Amino acid sequence: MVLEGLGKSLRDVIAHIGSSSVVDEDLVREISKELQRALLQADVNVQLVLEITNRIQERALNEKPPAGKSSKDHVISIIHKEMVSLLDNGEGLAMKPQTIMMVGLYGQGKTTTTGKLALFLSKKGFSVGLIGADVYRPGALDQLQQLGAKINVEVYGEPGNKNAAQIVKNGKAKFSDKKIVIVDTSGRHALEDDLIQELKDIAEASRPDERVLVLDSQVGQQAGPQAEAFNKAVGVTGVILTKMDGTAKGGGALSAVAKTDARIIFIGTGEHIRDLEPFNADRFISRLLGMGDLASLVQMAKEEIDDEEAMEQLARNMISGRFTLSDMYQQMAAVSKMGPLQKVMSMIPGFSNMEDKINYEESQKRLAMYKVIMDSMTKEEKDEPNLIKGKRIERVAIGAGVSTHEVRGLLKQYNQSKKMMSSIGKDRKMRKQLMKQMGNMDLDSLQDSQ
Ligand SMILES: Nc1nc2c(ncn2[C@@H]2O[C@H](COP(=O)(O)OP(=O)(O)OP(=O)(O)O)[C@@H](O)[C@H]2O)c(=O)[nH]1
Ligand SMILES: [Mg+2]
Repeated sequence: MVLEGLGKSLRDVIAHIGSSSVVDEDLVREISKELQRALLQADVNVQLVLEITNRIQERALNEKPPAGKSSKDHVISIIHKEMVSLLDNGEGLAMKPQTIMMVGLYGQGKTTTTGKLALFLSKKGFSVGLIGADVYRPGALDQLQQLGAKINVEVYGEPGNKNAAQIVKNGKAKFSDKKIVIVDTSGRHALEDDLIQELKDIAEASRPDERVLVLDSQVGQQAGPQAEAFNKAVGVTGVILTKMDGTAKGGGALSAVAKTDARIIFIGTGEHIRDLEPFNADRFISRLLGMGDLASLVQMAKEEIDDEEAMEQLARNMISGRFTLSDMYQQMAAVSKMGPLQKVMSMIPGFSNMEDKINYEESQKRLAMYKVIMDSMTKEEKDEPNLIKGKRIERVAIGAGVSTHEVRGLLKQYNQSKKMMSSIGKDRKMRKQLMKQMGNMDLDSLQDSQ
């Protein structure tokens, strides 16, 4: 998981709240201290840390929980909201036909991210063309062409031509039929005048809708001033923070950029071409806090699974209280198709807290075991898991060659997932978000027809 360390300490804070008998001044003060430590370790600016923990402390002590909500849940939701507001600065990249120009210093990840973005957008159904306008670094065009070949996206370049703006003009003409054109540009060690001029010329020639700054998150809090400097020079419309997988300073970079006017549109989470995630503060924090992330899961599932029916089923499950073991079985089967389990694990409600305690190989085995257990249940039992009690548990265990303890474990997991599913189904905002991501499906009417 991105920001492993921060995630772990935040989940410890949540667990601390969960295990306390009452929410009182002492507890609030303790968790405030724990939050401070966690955020400072993730390189978040001291001033920001104090602001946010003071606000959390004040709200936790003064606000009454809304009717029906326990004071523990209320405090957790205050922490969640305040953390989101620390990182939230607007919507991600608009999904529309457009020209995107990538800018940034040496080695920040521009070219790699250009490839990642091309893959992301072509999966969304856009035709994409890439223009190699890095005339500075030898081999830059080769690198882009290799990426393009890997993802089946056309690349335009003119080896030997040193006039970047000219290349971009020709490339735009060549790609007049493409919905999205992404321009990779060259970097420098610092934001020098000649780089600024070159970028201005390229912008003039390509009239980009977005000028996306690519920033290595390893720079931590420095990301803020860098984003501001680039913004002043060439007018940054969005930021992509790369290498979030490899640094403890990602929290510093994220919060520092969020403080500027620039919006963070994606984060790079690895060297693989698929390692790019749209940035959404709410989802990001939910995942860090171990609240699971169904919206992301749906999105991944939608892209990775061709099976439309399975998707619709998944959506129905999420919004209706009727979530059977068969549904969970199907969902798990779909999830295991989705490639590296590591990524997916932290998004599944009920699994997110487990990731520290178990290793991923074990989780794979556990999934396989669940499948075997479910195979020895009747259809009736899978549809109505509450039937599985006493003697039935024994029968299923014997049939699957496992202990009754393991069957109970599966049922417990099921009950947790079910609870989470139905709470999301009741959450209007979450439903809306799901709806948006699932295209035209009318989840509200699905819900009403239940
Ligand atoms: N771990 C990790 N590595 C990344 C990520 N993004 C980029 N990289 C690596 O960072 C290095 C530099 O990436 P490039 O895409 O070549 O950077 P650039 O900004 O185009 O560099 P110049 O063209 O020299 O200015 C490469 O080794 C990439 O594999 C990421 O999100 N995670
Ligand atoms: Mg490059």
